[in-house]
Amino acid sequence: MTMKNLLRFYFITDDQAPALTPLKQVEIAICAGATAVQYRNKSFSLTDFEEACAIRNLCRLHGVPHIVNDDILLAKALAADGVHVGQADDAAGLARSVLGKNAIIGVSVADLEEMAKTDLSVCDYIGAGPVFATATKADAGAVIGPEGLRAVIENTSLPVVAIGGIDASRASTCFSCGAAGVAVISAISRASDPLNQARELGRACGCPERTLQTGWQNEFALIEKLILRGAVPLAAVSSALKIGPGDDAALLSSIVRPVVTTDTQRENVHFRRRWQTLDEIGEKAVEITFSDLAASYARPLALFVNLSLPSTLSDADLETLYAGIGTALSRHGAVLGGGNISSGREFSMDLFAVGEGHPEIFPQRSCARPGDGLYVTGPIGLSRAGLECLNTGETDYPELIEKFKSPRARFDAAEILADFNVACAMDISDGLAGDAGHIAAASKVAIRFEDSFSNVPPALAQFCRQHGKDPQSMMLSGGEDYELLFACLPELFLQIKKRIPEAFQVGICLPFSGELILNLPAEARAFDHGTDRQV
Ligand code: TZP
Ligand code: MG
Repeated sequence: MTMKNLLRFYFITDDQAPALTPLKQVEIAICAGATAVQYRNKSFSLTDFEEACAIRNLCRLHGVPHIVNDDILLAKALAADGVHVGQADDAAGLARSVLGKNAIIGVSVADLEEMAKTDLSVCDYIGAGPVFATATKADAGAVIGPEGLRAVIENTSLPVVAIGGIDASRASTCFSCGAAGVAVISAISRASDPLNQARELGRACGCPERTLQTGWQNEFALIEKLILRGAVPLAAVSSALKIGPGDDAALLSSIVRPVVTTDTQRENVHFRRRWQTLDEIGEKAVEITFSDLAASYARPLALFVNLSLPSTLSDADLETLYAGIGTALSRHGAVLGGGNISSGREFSMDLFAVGEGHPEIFPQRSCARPGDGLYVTGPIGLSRAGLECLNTGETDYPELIEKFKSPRARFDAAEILADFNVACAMDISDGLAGDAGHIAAASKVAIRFEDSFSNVPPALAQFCRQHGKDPQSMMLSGGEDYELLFACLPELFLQIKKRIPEAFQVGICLPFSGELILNLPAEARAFDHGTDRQV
């Protein structure tokens, strides 16, 4: 949301309202379509902290920015989205340095004189008022009227939210002065019919109403709902499980060569909700976990998912997450075997996958031999470039972003490698350079990378040209490709290439002579998810 849109319907809590608690006020404002909420409590004490947290959680649950009035440290303690300071409060610059570059910093300005005194370079928006007489703020300055509001707006490039004595009938006056939005307290907190008057205000601001969500609460009800709605394929549709979710444990059908793998996905380490929707996150988590089965030439059968969830995720969010999990399970003919949901401070997923191994071969990292070539089953480096696009907000390379968002476990390629009895394979999750190092170490061979890779995808080549990057380094260091890396004799690769045309050579295996990788460029380091490493 742009800053201008965020200010459109800006609700401020009232700590002196006779009938409504601040939490109830925020519920009403959010239902009515508020685009931002400011927590304003002039007599804040620690006994209010719990309610302040509940207000913050409610805002997060609905994706509504949550801003704290005056108190920079309270904003920090609540991990609020920002702070609003007045002329008499701590300087906006201090707020910026304490809360960081992504925080929303607003400042009150009544007229041009105050504007001249204020360091607006660190601010995201201005609150200007009181535009009309207000009974809510005892020490409010003189009414500035629509003309005063217009004067502030005309003398700044920052978006301005109008405040003071505004209700649904006065909102349009503020918008016609050029205000980005209107900020209100008593029009909701002390209204005779708060919900309906808030809705009227929402309509005056052109903001759609919302249905109030509650954070997920009941694990069993949620699981039942997911099962009833058929969001995830279950035992009933698979021969792999005799008894699936709903009991203390799952009963699996007999598996001749059980293959088990596990993976962890943690918010802000492996995924970010601002990069991807929850169904994309669920789908990708399954593909990544299944990629280890593909790399073992196993067929996926069942998935078990343990979720740790903050209360800011709603039932609806979890249904979306599970819809993505279900999509990936269906794609690969696997089912949900069970799992667990617990509340936690962080959103994280532990996934366990059970598969059936190939009847003849279980590939290992230790099976590369001197004389083997080193190959990958498809393009690499795209995902890393896609991640950089998401980080910088660049939208010119949808193909790269798609690769990062939607990797696919390469069961198709694995089947072909198994047909050719390729004994050494793994999936590339940490980046080619790092993963090739795992093969070299396990097989006790040295690897020399090709001087230049033959298969630089056009989108990656263009991205690298535009950003002055070396495609070879991106391909070596880029993580999360989830292609398969394999070693075999060059004659065999010629046969494999006929069935996996996008496969290409990245190196050769040589006798070990003290170094695992003989020619790794300094800049091509393996992609590292913080402290997470695949072992
Ligand atoms: N700052 C200027 S006027 C005002 C503040 C906090 C009070 C706005 O409250 P109301 O009830 O919307 O007039
Ligand atoms: Mg203040």
